[in-house]
Parts: sequence; structure tokens; C-alpha cells
Amino acid sequence: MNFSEAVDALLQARAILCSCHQRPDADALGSALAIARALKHLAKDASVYIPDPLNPALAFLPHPDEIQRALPTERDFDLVVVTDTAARSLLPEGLPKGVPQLIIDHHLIHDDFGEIVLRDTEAASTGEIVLGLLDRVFDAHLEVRSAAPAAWLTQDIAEPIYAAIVADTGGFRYAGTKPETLRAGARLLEAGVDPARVSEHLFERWPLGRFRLLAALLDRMELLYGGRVAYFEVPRALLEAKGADDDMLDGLINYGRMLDGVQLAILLWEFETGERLDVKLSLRSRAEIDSAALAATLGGGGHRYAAGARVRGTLTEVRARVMSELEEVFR
Ligand SMILES: [Mn+2]
Repeated sequence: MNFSEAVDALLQARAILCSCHQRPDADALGSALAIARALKHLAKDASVYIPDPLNPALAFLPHPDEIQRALPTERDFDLVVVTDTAARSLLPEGLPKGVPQLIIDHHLIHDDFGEIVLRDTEAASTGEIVLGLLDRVFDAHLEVRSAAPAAWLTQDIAEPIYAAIVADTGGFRYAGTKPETLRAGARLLEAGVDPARVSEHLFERWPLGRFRLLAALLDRMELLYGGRVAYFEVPRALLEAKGADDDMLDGLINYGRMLDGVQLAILLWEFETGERLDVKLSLRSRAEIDSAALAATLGGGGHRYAAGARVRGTLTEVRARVMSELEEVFR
């Protein structure tokens, strides 16, 4: 992976807008927050722009008040940094036009978009790439200006990066967790991160609606192909009945993959887009099943063991499409 273009772009830009994909998760948001904070340490004018409502579970990350929901129209940006985003269609609304974009990402399947692309499909998280990038930015900066702070990795930069890594590796458990991942984790703890605080916020502070939703989900699980596929379907009415929202569904699909013998877990849910209901597809796999390839047949993408898509159509229509793709894989 060649960092130099990204390093140059960050060092040369004066006003930088940091953003990430719609409905940000900890990896996307943590990465964007860390970059913005680090750039401020370099006396850059850095802003974080996230127009979507924030998942309350991520509000513990440092400086949530710095996240802007609307773009200041009078500002001119030299660079837009977009983290953890594989497709142009996942970009947030309202990014400034005509400004070069630096994309930092680790997804296997992706659109070719952005003027500068820093992509490592081997990285377990975007956060890990960001840590390597910021090291190089500060190294390069030190070469030109001796007054730069030597210890750039302060606690408020380390914590969002740690949250990004922990979330995307399921707490250093998933495939993709490498020696470097754990070394990065150790370094972030040395920088002052409290690991119990981060994992408590990410994994253990469920709203009641999420518990009720999980119970309903497990109750409705269908096992297909002799128990190799766990299938979940969530109509909008179910979310509403349980007092849950889309954010609370995040990660619940993992329960399908926990069942012994399951190679692929599938979750379909009705997603409100504003003007209509679309269907979101979430996939988790193990062993020889390639989630990203399966999601790609429905216009989505992701990683080998975790992928998704957003599909236009009714739940019944999308289910039929998914079932016929499954036939190809499992028959
Ligand atoms: Mn990610």
C-alpha cells in the first residue's frame, strides 16, 4: 500500500472535511474523528461532517460535539476525507462538489471513486489503516518542521482508533486480526485508552428495545439447507412493535452464525429511506462461503465473512432473489 499520495494530500490541504459512509459504524466514525483530531494538532482547519442521526451507542467517542450535521456553506474545503466507504452510493448527502476526495477503506469490493485512494483489503479495519497513515503524516511533518509535537498519539486520537479496530474485529477475534492488529491495540492502550470503557460502550449497553428485538429475531429464525443457512426477516412493523430502530439491528445477525453448523447467516430488513421502504440485506459467513460475492449479485459488497446490500423492492421480491442466489451456492 502506498501512503505517500495520501500523506501529501493531508499535509498540503489547509481546510479538510472528514466524513464517512451513511449510518456510520464505529470503524467509519472513529476513523473520521481520529483524522480530524490529528489534523487539528497540526493546526489544520478540520471538520467532521455526518448528516445522518448518530447511533447513540457511539456518542461516547471523544468530542461528539464537534460532529457537524450540516455543512457550513461559506467554507471552502481543499480536501474531503472519506473513511471506510466502498461505494459512491454510500456517501452522505451534501458533500462539497469539486473538492478532491481521499478515500480510506478496507473493503474487498468497491467502486472506483475518489481522486486519492488508500485501500488495504487485508486490513481488519479502516482504523488500523488510519493509524499507519497518521504515523506517516507526523513523520513527514517532523521532517519539515521541528516544532511538531513528538507524541502525536494522544488519548483522544487513540480511543476512536481503538474503537474502530475493536468493532471491526469483534474484539480482536475475527479473521483479519493479525499480529499488527494486536500491536496496534497495545500501542493504543499505552496511549491511554481504557479497553473496558470502549468494549462496554460498543458491546454491553443495549437499550431494552434491542433485547426485545433479539428475542423476536431468534424466535423467527429459519434454518435452511440442513442447518447450513440461518435466515432472519425483519418487517418494519416488527421493529416498531419492539420499540427498536435500525441501529439496534446492527450486529444481531452474528447470532445466526453462532449456531453450530451454520455457514451463512442472512438478515433481510425493511429500511425506511424517506420516500419508500427498501430492503437491506446483511450476510455473515464462515468457511468457504464468500459473503462479498453473494452480496455483489444483489448490487452490494463487503468482506469475505461480512457483507451487505441495499436492494429496491418489497421484502417478498428481495427474499425470492436471495433464495435463488442461495440455490446457486448451496444446491
Ligand atoms: Mn470497516
